[in-house]
Amino acid sequence: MKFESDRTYRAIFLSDVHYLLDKKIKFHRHQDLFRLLDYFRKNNIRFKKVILAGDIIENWFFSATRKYRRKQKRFDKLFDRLDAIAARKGKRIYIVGNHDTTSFTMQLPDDIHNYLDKRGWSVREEYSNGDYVVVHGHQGQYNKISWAFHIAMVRFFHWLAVIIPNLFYVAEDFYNRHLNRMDPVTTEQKLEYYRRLSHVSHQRDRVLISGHTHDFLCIPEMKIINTGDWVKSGTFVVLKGNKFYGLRMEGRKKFTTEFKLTIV
Ligand SMILES: [Mn+2]
Repeated sequence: MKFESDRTYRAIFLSDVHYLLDKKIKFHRHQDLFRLLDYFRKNNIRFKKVILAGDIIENWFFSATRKYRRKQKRFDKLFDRLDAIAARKGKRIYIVGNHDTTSFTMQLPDDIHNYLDKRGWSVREEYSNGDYVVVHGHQGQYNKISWAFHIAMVRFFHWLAVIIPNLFYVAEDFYNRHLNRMDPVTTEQKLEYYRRLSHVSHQRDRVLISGHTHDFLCIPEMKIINTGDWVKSGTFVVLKGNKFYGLRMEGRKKFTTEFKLTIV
């Protein structure tokens, strides 16, 4: 798909930016994201809906609230750009992912919630209309009990990190194995995961869009789209007319279409 200047598209879906991560921990492509958003802004490419499908902010490796209080400008750098690509009177939706929160009730930290609220973002657990449903996707992996267990672990680490500030740098391996996603790997596991997600998100005959597993894919038979992630692969989804396009940013102005799905 090629973007046309001075055009407004129906929607853009983006997930798993894990913003605030620094390069000491992980490669994150955040500069590339700024380039993409600047490209849209400069060419007057706008979206009626900007939908962030979870794990936009990283809050498990460290306290995002503390980072916010120290340097709100870092948040402005991202959200000024995201605001700029929304069409006038467009909707901006922030779906809460597991890495956005360390609360037992899956709420964003108050400071960040208020920050987004003031800017006009709608913060919620899911977004749906007659054509599609968007959730982050951790709902297919966690139940209330496993969620509480993981959050207790994350909080314990945050508490330890107050004593040993570099803990999260050395503990990445542990974090990845025990606290992070336990992604479905085989085809059967993936189908099982999406069947569960479809059920808990009340997909019915609509298209289901999620992120979370960092697995960029489209399963047309189940009307399932995964936006992949930004942090590793620079992928996102655009709704143009009645077609979803799965796109990968390859270079400054180069995007490859990896899948298409029509709303029927
Ligand atoms: Mn996630």
